[in-house]
Amino acid sequence: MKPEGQMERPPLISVKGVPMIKYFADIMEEVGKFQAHPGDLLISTYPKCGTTWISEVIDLIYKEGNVEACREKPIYMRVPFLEFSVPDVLSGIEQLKKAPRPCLIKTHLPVQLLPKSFWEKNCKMIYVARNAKDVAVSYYFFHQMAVVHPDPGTWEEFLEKFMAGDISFGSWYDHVKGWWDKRKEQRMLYLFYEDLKEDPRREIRKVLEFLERPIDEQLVEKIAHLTSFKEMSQNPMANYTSIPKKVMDHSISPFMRKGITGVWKNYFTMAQNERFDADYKRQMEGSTLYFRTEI
Ligand code: PPS
Repeated sequence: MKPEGQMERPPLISVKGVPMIKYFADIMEEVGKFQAHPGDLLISTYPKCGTTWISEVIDLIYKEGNVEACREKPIYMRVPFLEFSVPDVLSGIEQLKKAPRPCLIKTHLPVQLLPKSFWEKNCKMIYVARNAKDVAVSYYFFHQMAVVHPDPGTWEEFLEKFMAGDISFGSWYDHVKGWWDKRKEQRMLYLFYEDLKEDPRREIRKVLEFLERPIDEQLVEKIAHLTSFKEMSQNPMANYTSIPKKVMDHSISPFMRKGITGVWKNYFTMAQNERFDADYKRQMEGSTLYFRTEI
C-alpha cells in the first residue's frame, strides 16, 4: 500500500516504443505539436546526466551572473520541462504557454520523440551525457524518491532493466547515440558530465562560446563557484527541495545525492560489472562515443 498522501506508482506506458512515465505519456500528443521559437535554447539529457547542473550554468549566463535573479524561482520554473506532467502540478506545456519566449527548455526525450518544430526552427541545443554506470546508480536512487516512477525493485533488478532500456525514457544507449548522431546536422553542443566535473571553467567557456557570448573570466569564475555541487546542493532554488513531497521525497534519498564520477564502484559487484561491460560493448558497438567512468 502507498503511504498516505503519496502518489501512485503507475506502470510505464510505451510511446512509439519508448517507455515513459504514465502522466508524461498522457500528454505526448500535445507535446508533439509544441511550437518552438527559433530563439529557444533546448537543454537535452537522458535523466540523471547533469540537467540541473547545466541548466543553472546557462541560466546564470543568460542572467549575466545575477544571483538574485536566478534565486527568484526554482530551477524547474526557470527552465520549463517540456514533457513534464503530474496530477495537480502545472505541466511543462502549460508553463511554456505562460513563459516569455524565447526561453530555456529542458527535455529528456530521445531524438525521435522531440517535437519537429525544434528541428524546423533550427533551435540551438545543448546535450549533456554521463557515463552509464553512474547514471544507473543515480537513476536507481531517483526512482526511490520520485514516486511517479515504477518501483525500481532491488539494485540487481534495476540494473537489468537499465540494460534492457525498460525504464522511463527508454534506453540510455539509444539516447546518447541518437543525440550524438544528430550533433553534426544541428546547432548542438554535446557535453559530458565527466568533463564538467574535471574542469568546470573550461566547459563553461565552451558554453559561452556556443552561445556567442564574450568569455568574461570573472563571470566564468563566479558561475563555476555558484554551480559547484556544494553550492547547488544547498541552494533551495536548485536542489528541488521546493517540489511537493508527494512528487519527490528527499527523506528517502536527496535529489542532490553525491554529484561525483565513479560512485558506481560502490554498487556494482564484480559479476555485475563484467556482465554490464560485455553488454555495453555490444550495445555501443560502431559508435564513436567514448565515456569515462572515472576521472
Ligand atoms: S534529472 O532529474 O534527470 O533532471 O536529474 P539531473 O539534474 O540530470 O541529474 C542529477 C544528478 O546530477 C548531480 N548534480 C551535480 N553533480 C555535480 N555538480 C553539480 N553542481 C550537480 N548538480 C546536480 C546530482 O547530484 C545527481 O547525481 P547523483 O549521482 O545522483 O548525485
